[in-house]
Amino acid sequence: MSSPVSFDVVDNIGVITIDNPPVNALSLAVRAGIQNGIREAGQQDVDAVLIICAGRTFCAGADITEFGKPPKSPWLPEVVDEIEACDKLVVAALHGTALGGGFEVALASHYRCAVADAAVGLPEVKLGLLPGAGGTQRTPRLGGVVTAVKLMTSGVPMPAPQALEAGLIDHIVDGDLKAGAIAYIKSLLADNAPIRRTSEMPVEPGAAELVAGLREEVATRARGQRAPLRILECVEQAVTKPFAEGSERERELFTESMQDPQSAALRHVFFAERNAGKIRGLPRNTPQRDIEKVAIIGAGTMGGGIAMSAANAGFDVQLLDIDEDAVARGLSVIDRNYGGTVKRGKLSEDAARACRARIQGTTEYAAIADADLVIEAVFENLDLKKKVFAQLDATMKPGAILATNTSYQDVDAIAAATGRPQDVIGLHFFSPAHVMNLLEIVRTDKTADDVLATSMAFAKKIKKVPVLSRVCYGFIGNRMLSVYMREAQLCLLEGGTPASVDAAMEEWGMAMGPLSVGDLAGLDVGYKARESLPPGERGDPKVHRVTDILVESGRLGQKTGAGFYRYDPDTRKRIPDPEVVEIIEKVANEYGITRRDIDAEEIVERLLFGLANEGLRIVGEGIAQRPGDVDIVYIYGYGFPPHRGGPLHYADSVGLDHVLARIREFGERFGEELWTPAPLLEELVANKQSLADWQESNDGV
Ligand code: T1G
Ligand code: NAD
Repeated sequence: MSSPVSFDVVDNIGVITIDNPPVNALSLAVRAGIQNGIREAGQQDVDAVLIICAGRTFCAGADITEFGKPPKSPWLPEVVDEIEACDKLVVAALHGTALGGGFEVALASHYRCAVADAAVGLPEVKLGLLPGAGGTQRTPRLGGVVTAVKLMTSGVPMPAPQALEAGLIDHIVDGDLKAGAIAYIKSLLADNAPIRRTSEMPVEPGAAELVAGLREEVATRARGQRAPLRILECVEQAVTKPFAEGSERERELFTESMQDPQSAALRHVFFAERNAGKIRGLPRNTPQRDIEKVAIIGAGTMGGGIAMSAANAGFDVQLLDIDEDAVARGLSVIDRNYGGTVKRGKLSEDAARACRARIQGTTEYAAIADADLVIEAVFENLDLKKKVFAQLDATMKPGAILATNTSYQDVDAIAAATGRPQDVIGLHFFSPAHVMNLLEIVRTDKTADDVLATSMAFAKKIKKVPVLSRVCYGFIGNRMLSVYMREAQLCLLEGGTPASVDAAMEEWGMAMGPLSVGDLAGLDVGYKARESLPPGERGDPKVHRVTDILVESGRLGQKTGAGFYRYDPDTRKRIPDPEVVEIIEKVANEYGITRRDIDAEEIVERLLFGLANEGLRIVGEGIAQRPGDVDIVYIYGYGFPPHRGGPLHYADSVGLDHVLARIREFGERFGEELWTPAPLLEELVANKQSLADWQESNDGV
């Protein structure tokens, strides 16, 4: 098998070219190839060495698929040290995204040049890791402590012009990278530029104090993740110890992070997110329909956010509502949201103005008839949605995709209200729609393949993470949520308070506790959804009794200033409200429930194992394609902490046998109608199989 790395001589410069699609990951063969290239250059009579990549990007890091397997030599730290030790000038030429180990190869080179639209970064922290090939020691020496810590603890790449300013690269190449890099090398040689070994560079004065000053901020932003603090310790070493000693500590902490369950979880998420975009049985080259114009029906909480997401991605958008007032109300919320986005520096004034200009309001269906995609976001009522789809069927041009943003309703039934069910699909956004990254794509029995492929591509264009779901009540996310919220409500009745239940989940790592999430989304959304169900399908009334009392008393959540909490009108900070605790105690009494001390561990296990059990039921039924999809839904749609890997990865990590045992216990205590183990859970435990093994054996993707 030929090496993915070639060596040739151009104008007496040794050129090491890496060609390992899709992202030139530093696999074993690539590492060996670079090492051979450096040694070859050492033996040949060349003036300098150029390291460059073919394809769409410079090396995007170590090969993540090799993680967890026995590491093979040459290891990356060895290779980068050999690059730096080379007695010929070594220049790295960067394009695309030079990330992780890829950027460490560049940092060990004596000079770095890049095309202007390249970016450099050390995103290892997003995998629960740290730069393990000298990055934590060389970056502070080259770019200073503050830049280095920010780059490594945020994991956010830095555009080349900014990297030039920060001293992380030395030259921007115009035009063809290879030609420009060779010209740059020749100018360095002509100027007798010295071999600059980053490891020998001093750190800036007062570096240790700078690191100490960053500790609190890094610890706060870490939100329970351990990798950022390990990175900080490495930088501390870099600014207080000799390079060799600091590198030694870097390797120890790298090994520690590699064995950390948080990294296993984040690596799972990395691949699960990429796999979620793949639809089994749908070839990657399935034809797609053209989408240029998008129309939204309903200019409320969701309609407005969806319109912004589409406009931000360059689509022309028409926003339709029942009357001018409703349209004006919707557009004014959009204006306010753009104002906030600009204030937070997420968009420039000009960019926000350009996006806003792409959104037009209307009350006329005729005005939207030539749209390529229409997304309905009217009240959560099946009959109303059927009426709207019948009107869309009568209005929209042939070939237009008709989508619904319903949270719970039967998309098959909505499709059946049209004469073109093959063009109907569920596009379920999450609130606030211009912020949340998840998009549940709900295929009906009749959804055409090109509608599916087009919707997946549309999701990526508007920078959403798409996850496919079949039709069931609440799809993947909200169906599981109803179990999670059920247990939250029952824990309230049995002795908890909104503050204690939310605290238990937030200390465990959830971005926001269940009751606060209810207040954010609006308690009326779930209430209306329940109301639209036939009485026999609403479940045990005691479960939602407290919420129903709050909604019926006008406490809809943040949007009315009160729900399970009161909200400070200025800061929007949540304030525990004794009135709500009184309502809880009254309802508990009404149902003859004796309240007791309920500890955080029980709350966490009931909510998370309930979630996982329903998730396994959903995978077992084929509603979700794979367990990883369920994890991505919760991480991108419900604030599940990525360093816990998602509800199913978490269940796998604590042991499915333990989860099953607890569920059976809960069944005995609280009733099997609430706690029946998912068949897939029982099957896996009986077969002593983990979910990861089952996934691997089922199709691996
Ligand atoms: N290793 C292996 N496969 C990778 C990979 C990697 N580093 N990066 C991407 N892929 C695969 C990915 O799974 C997908 O495969 C395909 O490439 C396209 O990716 C010692 C230890 C580079 C910005 O964290 O951020 O270096 O699904 O769909 O949207 O210090 O991929 O097609 O089969 O994401 O254009 C540090 C990870 C590693 C960067 C491109 N590096 N990659 O995004 O395409 S740790 C990273 C990315 C490290 C050292 C340490 C992105 C990208 P498939 P994609 P994209
Ligand atoms: P909302 O009450 O904020 O907005 C609904 C809008 O639809 C209102 O502006 C109303 O005037 C308009 N409308 C009603 N009937 C109409 C008709 N016949 N034609 C045109 N416009 C009409 O509601 P929302 O929270 O934006 O929810 C909308 C949909 O999105 C619901 O199906 C809901 O379940 C779903 N959803 C909501 C959330 C959430 O968190 N709020 C999240 C995901 C999905």
